[in-house]
Amino acid sequence: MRGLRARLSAKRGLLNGYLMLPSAAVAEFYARQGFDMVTVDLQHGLQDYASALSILQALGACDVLPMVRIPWLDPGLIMKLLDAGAMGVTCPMVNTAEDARRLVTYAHYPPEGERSLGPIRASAVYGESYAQEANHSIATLAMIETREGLANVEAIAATDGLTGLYIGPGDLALALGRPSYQDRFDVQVEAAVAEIVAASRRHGRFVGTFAATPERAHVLVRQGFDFVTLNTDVAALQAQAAAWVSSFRRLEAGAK
Ligand code: 3PY
Ligand code: MG
Repeated sequence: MRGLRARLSAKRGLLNGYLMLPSAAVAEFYARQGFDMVTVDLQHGLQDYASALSILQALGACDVLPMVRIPWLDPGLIMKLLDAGAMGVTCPMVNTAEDARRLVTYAHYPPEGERSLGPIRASAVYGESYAQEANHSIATLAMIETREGLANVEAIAATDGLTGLYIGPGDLALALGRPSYQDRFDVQVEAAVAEIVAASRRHGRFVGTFAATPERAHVLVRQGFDFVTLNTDVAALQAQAAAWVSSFRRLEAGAK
């Protein structure tokens, strides 16, 4: 069972993809394109538990680390998704050290946490020793994307057992009253991002964020981000379809 920590110790600059579409078939095509990790997005994606389960099954056939993003800090959902085989949980809008502590607690078995025992699919997939190994392998990523989360970032990063911080640049820009750009951070968002990265480094946490384009993902990895999300299945589909349609229209216009 190779979790995020083990993968990041072998290779930095992991590439993550987000799955918004509730389809195991889409997930399989997407996850076969070379991503290191893929996250089923139950926050903004069109996903529910049933679609997440079938996607986790599809991802099992691909060489990616299967992760989930939950809609809010919900212990029941965290436990069900881990039991279904997710190897890590990204939690949006982590505002306080207490939020981060709860995230870690719900994702870990006692004595480190309060996760209930019953890894029904996870032990079938990862083996009978799953429950003994899970606390070392399951990743918890706390999203810093609010003013409150930013103000408390030091205490959040200090949370025992937390794997990493994940910066939501869209929400963070919104919270700071600043514009979002695809190819860079706004200057004030940049300062906030630097604070979050520094806090994660001081406490030995991994740090990741979102990039809309491969060029932006490349810049962020060169800057030292441990992992970067290169947009979503929906964005990939829209971008390629739009590029093909407009190329065709240009060729047609030129032929007239
Ligand atoms: C944000 O930019 O707010 C995100 O949550 C990215 O995933
Ligand atoms: Mg967000």
